Amino acid sequence: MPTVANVQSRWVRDEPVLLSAALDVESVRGGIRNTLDFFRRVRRGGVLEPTLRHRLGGQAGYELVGVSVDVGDEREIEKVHVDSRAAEDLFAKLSWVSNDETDSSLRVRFSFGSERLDDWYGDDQRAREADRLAAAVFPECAAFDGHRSLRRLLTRLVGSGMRMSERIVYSNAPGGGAVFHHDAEMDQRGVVYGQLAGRTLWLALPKRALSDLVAKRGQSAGEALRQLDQPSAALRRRLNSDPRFTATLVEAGHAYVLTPGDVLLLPSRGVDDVAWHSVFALGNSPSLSHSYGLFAES
Ligand SMILES: O=C(O)CCC(=O)C(=O)O
Ligand SMILES: [Fe+2]
Repeated sequence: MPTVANVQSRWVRDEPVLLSAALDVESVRGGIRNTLDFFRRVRRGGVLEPTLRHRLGGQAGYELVGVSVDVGDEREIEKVHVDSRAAEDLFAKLSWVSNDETDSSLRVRFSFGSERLDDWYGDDQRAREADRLAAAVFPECAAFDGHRSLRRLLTRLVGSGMRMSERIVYSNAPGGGAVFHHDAEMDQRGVVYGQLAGRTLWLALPKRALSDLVAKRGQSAGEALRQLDQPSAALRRRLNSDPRFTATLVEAGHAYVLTPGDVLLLPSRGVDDVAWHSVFALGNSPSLSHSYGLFAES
């Protein structure tokens, strides 16, 4: 683990922080294998509920209360609603990562309440229950939850009562991934992403650095930042499918290859002070990674 001072100097500038070989992947090998199997079944037409029922079956205190599908969300496959002893209507939601039919990248996100009403915001107790549910369903969460020095570092960065919430389990298909985006949300101080299987390539940099690169001649810094908020079709093409622009980012040192055990921290202090990133899965088989939002107790 690098020193807090080293990490902090990048963190306060919204630069991504790579922690190489930070996770003990070996200690959660069984969980990783089972979760890759689960995603394989989903790619063959499976859903989430049977796996959730099976995995929670042996654990007291959880009750599956229903399954729903949001017909307004093309990517959603299934949402399973769960009550725990301490909180109602937690959920695990299985979705495709991309609208692109040729990309079979998948994810499961844990949260609670109504997404449309933004229930997730500002309820520490229910959020912690959703985090616990994620760890009950995907035991490889222990690579993060049981990692004392990582937790200590993250607590130093985001503040006391640090929690890793809004958990997402990703399985990116080869060649799949995510287009350029940021994860600035109310109260979310950043993201901790950990590679558990396979490899991903990231382009990640502070929004202000990215906006300098795409600024047009004569455009002010503020205008260049706003342009990223509502990118035109031409700007989206440049960011996501222009080999020359990608090469520029790589040459400027903004590319990272993550292999199992590597962690990437993505700082997020606000809509202009946040690490923007895009993700490509490398290799020939689907990857597995976990990504959690970082919060401090409100
Ligand atoms: O792996 C992906 O597809 C996206 C990951 C990501 O954007 C994140 O963890 O914030
Ligand atoms: Fe992201």
